[in-house]
Amino acid sequence: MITFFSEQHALHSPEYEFYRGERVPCFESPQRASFVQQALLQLGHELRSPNLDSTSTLAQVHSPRYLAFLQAAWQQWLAVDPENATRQPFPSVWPVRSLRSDVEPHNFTAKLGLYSMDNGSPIVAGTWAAAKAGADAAVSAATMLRLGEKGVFCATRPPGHHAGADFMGGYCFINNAAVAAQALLNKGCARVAVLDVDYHHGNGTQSIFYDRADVLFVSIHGDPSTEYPFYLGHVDEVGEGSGHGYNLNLPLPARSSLAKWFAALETACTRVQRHNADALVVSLGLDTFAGDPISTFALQSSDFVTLGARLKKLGLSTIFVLEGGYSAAELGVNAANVLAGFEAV
Ligand code: OKP
Ligand code: ZN
Repeated sequence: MITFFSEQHALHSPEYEFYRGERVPCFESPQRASFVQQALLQLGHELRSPNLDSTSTLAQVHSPRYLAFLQAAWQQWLAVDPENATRQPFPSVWPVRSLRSDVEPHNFTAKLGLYSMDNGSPIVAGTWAAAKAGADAAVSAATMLRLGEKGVFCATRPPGHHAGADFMGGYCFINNAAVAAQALLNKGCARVAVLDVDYHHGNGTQSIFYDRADVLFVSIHGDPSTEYPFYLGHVDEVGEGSGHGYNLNLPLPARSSLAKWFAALETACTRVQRHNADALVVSLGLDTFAGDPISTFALQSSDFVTLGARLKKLGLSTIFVLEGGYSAAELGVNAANVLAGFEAV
């Protein structure tokens, strides 16, 4: 399968994040993409560099002021204090209910909080370049699909599905799946379906398309009552305005069985089929793997073959966009297994 992969991903390599009150090495590491790269090359997949510029599509998915901030964030951080070059910025204050988010503050910390949903997306000098390469991969994939490819994989990081129109969060900066979906619409698709199978609910993608009927969003994820991102992903979120009925959340309790997960996948596929989409975007989180260090579902490596085969049965041209998956050593095999299942039938 044609896979878009950019070495630029490695420019995003923060040293640490906060986990249970402690500074720990980032779960979302460059190693992840290296393992995927190695596994795909070994199996003879074709790795290509993204060849299109996503700038105009990005502006359809994210707000101008958020994109401007993201692009300039590292320079602004250095402007606060040159010694910040060896430090990671983390937000510490947020405009929650009753506070204003319409006025853009001048203070860097204030901006950082305004454009973040949590403290889980550390920025480094190369963050914008890495994230932008992911978006370039998404539009490149959309073009290949419209040229007749049945499946294209974006082996990109950092992930994207928690990033909303104007905020970062959960390791995500640019919503690559949303960029892929929007690029498909731009290229003539009338309807697109986004299926998010990451362990964590794709709050960013849901919110970007919540009031639209052209993009169906379906997600299988850990119940937000107990699992990140907590504040979105419940069953009663069905879309609004013309998007009413075009959002389907299938939350499962933490530690749900394999049978429960595949039953949810059937429900998801049934809804996707009914959308009569011209193309499918899969937010391919592989943190449903039993060995994932921060998630609790039970998929084994071989189950990812089954997933790929089931998605192929939908009969839709499909862009797979890598999201989570933190058992880095197994990430390559698990990703390759999805592609193998998709290409086998
Ligand atoms: C991203 B993806 C915050 C730690 C919280 C959130 C998990 C993000 C998962 N300091 N971690 O959906 O795989
Ligand atoms: Zn995840």
